[in-house]
Amino acid sequence: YEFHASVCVWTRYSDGTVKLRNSNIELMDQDILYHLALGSESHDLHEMFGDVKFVCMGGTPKRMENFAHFIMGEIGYKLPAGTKLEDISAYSYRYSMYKVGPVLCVSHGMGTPSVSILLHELIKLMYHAKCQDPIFIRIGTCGGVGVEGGTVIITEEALDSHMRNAHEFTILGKTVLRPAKLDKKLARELKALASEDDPYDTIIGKTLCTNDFYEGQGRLDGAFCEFTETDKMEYLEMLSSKGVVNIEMESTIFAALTYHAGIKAAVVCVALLNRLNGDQVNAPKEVMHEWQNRPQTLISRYICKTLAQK
Ligand code: R2B
Ligand code: URA
Repeated sequence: YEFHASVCVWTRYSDGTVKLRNSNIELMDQDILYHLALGSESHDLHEMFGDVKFVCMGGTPKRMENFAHFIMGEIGYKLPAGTKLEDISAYSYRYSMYKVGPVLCVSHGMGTPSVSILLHELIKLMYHAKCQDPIFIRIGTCGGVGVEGGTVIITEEALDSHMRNAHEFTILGKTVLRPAKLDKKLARELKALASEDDPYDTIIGKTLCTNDFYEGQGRLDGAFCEFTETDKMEYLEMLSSKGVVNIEMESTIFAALTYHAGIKAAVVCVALLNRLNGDQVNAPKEVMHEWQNRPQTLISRYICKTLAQK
């Protein structure tokens, strides 16, 4: 499979606003962002979201609410008097969304279909709101491959289950492959923000994105398993020999859709376990909770640094 190298160039206007690659949208009276409980006529999206610079996503509503509170303290943002942090998409009953000044914090659920729906609507939201040069970041969890629990992993390349640096779409019954490219420079910038004083490692490597947590990730402990432990270990060793350091379930769609939209993106996950040692996620809750703050800390350093430069 081959990709054209230049897709990114014309997907943004010279002022950095997101150009929509779908002319149908301009012709509609109103665009309803159904799963966000927002609409282009029912809401003044430019007024509400025009200042957004960072769109941070993670699996669960609670983690993203926590991140919103955390980043508020870190960037010293004060909510308008008399208001409190509220879930903007509460009435979608699908995703949660919190806005802290230039930072949007959104839950994306599990797996590529959930992220796909959200990204279509968030990319359109960036367009309607006329956001300039927004950056999309996934803050997630993953299984490490030869990497201990608690390690922070920045994705340099997202691979699908066939080891392609692409995401496979089915559109009108046809298979379409789109490149799953992340911003390499952004990944290096994030790596540089890891501190020697951090009591854990922050590494860069390839990420395998699967459509399942159990059989799809070579686990022996699902409801079904029709391969042996030897098969599993051979598979994980093969992944490791190709530079794969972690496995999760969203990176290819995240990379493919942001790249298609000309939006810079990064994926930063914390490993919950080392898959070479087992399959069950069994670290104590408090430990796991602390681990999940680690990618947030890195992204907070990036956001603070970027805002200070403006
Ligand atoms: C990491 O954690 C979830 C599965 O437990 C999935 O969303 C992912 O990518
Ligand atoms: N998320 C995954 O997708 N896999 C793991 O092993 C842990 C978290």
